[in-house]
Amino acid sequence: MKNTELKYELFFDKNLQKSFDKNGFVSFPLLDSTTCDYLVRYYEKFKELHILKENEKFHTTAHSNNWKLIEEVSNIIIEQIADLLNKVLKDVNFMHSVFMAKESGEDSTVAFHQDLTYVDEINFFSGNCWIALDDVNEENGCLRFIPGSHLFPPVLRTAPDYNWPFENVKTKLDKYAVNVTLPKGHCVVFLHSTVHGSLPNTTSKTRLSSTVGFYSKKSPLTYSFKQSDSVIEVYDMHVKDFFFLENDGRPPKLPSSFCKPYKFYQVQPNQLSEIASGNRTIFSRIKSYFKND
Ligand SMILES: O=C(O)CCC(=O)C(=O)O
Repeated sequence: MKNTELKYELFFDKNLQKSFDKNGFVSFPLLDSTTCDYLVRYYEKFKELHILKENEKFHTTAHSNNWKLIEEVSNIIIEQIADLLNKVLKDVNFMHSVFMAKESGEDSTVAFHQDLTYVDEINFFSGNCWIALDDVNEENGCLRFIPGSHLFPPVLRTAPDYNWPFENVKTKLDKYAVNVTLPKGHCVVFLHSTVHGSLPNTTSKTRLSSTVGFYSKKSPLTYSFKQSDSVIEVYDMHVKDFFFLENDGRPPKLPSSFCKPYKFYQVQPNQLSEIASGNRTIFSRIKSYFKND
């Protein structure tokens, strides 16, 4: 297993690129207040269609399994954001974009995870631009990141049940997390491979964001489905195919696919120093942490 090196430039701005290379995420201002309010009003109009389960504390448009809503929301968000983001990001296509709502409650934490794999991450990239539609802080559930985790060894993240290889060492990562607070209209861009989660929303108001997915213009899109503990199905996808996925299931329109053997694994604490090669800050810090275990 080797650590990946970023082989591409995502940002026009050298300083944003430098920070992104190091951390796997970077934040900057994107939307004006009027556009944020427009998107919030749009969400409010269709809020009932988003909230399926009363007790679901974190939900996104994709959870609704309503492909008409999912497609319309994605188009509305991309329409508002594409031109602005194209001035900041180089050579990207946009993919399914959603509202992400965090209702209030101590149990609204989103645990650390990496997002599903959509591209060959050795040669291409995919990520999210997460936009705060109101001020987002430590009280209402800001995002948290593990800086440098985009350089963890590449792992395939499959649907529907996703055996996160870092599950066993998750609590060891916690102390390296950085909280990213954002004023309304600011965004944070991160790779799907960057480890992230979010704090609980302890206020009485729902925290709302718009999240735009993006991927390298030159990259094919894929979706990997875990068929069994040793076999995966890999689907060639178009952006629209993602609208029809129900509960992270198989794509109903069955784009072309093939099966291949795949060995899932779990990183054990004693393996962490082995995979932690190179001078990357996060790796050296994890390495020294585990030496003391
Ligand atoms: O919005 C949140 O609180 C979590 C977001 C997240 O996990 C994601 O964008 O993948």
